[in-house]
Amino acid sequence: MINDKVLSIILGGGQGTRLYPLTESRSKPAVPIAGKYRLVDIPISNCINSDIKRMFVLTQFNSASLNRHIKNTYHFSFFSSAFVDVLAAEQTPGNKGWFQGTADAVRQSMHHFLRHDFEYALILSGDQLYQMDFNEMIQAHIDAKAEISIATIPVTEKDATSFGILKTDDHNVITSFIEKPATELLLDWKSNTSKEMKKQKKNHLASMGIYIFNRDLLIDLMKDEKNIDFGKEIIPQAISNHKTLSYQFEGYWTDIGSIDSFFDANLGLTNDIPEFNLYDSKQRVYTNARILPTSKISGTLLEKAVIAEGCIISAAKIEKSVIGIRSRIGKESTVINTYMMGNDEYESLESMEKRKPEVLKGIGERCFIKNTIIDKNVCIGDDVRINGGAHLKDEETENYVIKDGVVVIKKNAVIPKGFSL
Ligand code: ADQ
Ligand code: ADP
Repeated sequence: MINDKVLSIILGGGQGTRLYPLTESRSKPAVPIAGKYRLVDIPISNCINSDIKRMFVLTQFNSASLNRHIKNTYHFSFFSSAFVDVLAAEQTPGNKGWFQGTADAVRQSMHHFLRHDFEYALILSGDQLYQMDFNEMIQAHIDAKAEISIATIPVTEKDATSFGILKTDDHNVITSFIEKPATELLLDWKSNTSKEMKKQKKNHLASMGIYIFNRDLLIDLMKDEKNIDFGKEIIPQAISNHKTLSYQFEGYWTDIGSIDSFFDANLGLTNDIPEFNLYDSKQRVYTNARILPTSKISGTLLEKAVIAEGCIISAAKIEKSVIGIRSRIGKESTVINTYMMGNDEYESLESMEKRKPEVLKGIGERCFIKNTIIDKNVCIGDDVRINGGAHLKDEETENYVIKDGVVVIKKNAVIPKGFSL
């Protein structure tokens, strides 16, 4: 089986500034998405569905929630060689202790990988939403006798400046590569994409940041410590000396590394036919099986709402929103264009009786919440109005951050009764 020869390395994130404040107290792979999953579940599920069962997750810092999630979710048989291991940047006498970039992260962790028997390293990004069968890509890599393969996707001119852009010959071998080209250069970097892609004005071929490297070549390329990034140094230098194949993908794929794209990708799940299909039994997305009770909803008008398990909802209306596990929303409240992550635990009636909290977990009564991301364990008092949108300037306070018009309420924040934004 070819998948037995593959070791998967998931790049879990640098300093996580683009997703701040969601990454304030957790590492990027642990950021909750789609009401019940974590970012890292996407690449891990793609690997499991492709029968690749040896995975490392490289992360800049070790967060309790990431370790708890991996430990609680990915149990493999005692007799299987499968594992998901988290490797956080560590200080040793030989290195500085912080991953300087994607290639440096792989270099610093190389001694862990080399303990395993593998022929191909499959390197994946940790902040993308897509479903892909890696077997086809690995088979294409082997058939073409390639040394490196890069998954690629046609993109528009507007998007092309955010990606590595490449050109190929007639055999899909990459002949040139430029990381995030300036707009003025784009004319020279057009590719002959398919008719359908041309119709969508997708004339540039972008790297998806998904790579296959032959083991010995990877070891070799990691020797020069000056090469700290795959996109900036390793790939542009390697293509002239090593056969690098472009494996073209035309399915749904999106980068969710910024607040804006993260918000859009989550709300996109509320569409009638979402581009990312969570309901495909052949390409399941795995996560922690929490054994929660069903959701209880009373008197609520639901319009394009995605609601996870264990919620208690009495809102007046929920529209185009994703409501995460164990969420509570009080009477007469309206929630529009919002991603609410939910709660880590319920508060018992006895505890509430004893504590008499001013504001309960979840959203109180008569609230209006729009264009907002609500992180976990947030308490929003009664009569709160949060109206996110382009009219708001970027701002950070103790309880929330505004980025590109999206209001992000920080984890564990308490928003007092009557607050208005
Ligand atoms: P970017 O996504 O901009 O471009 P980068 O910031 O290097 O590249 O991130 C790639 C992945 O590695 C992300 O999942 C990120 O979180 C993770 N990562 C970044 N720094 C890390 C570190 N120090 N330790 C661990 N993980 C880290 C790349 C390519 C482009 C390509 C796009 C596709 O360079 O050529 O087009 O991906 O999204
Ligand atoms: P989930 O995805 O189910 O919310 P978490 O890893 O956040 O998973 O939490 C799992 C369980 O661990 C929660 O139900 C809660 O009981 C407990 N828990 C959450 N946060 C903490 C914490 N900081 N310390 C100890 N236990 C926690």
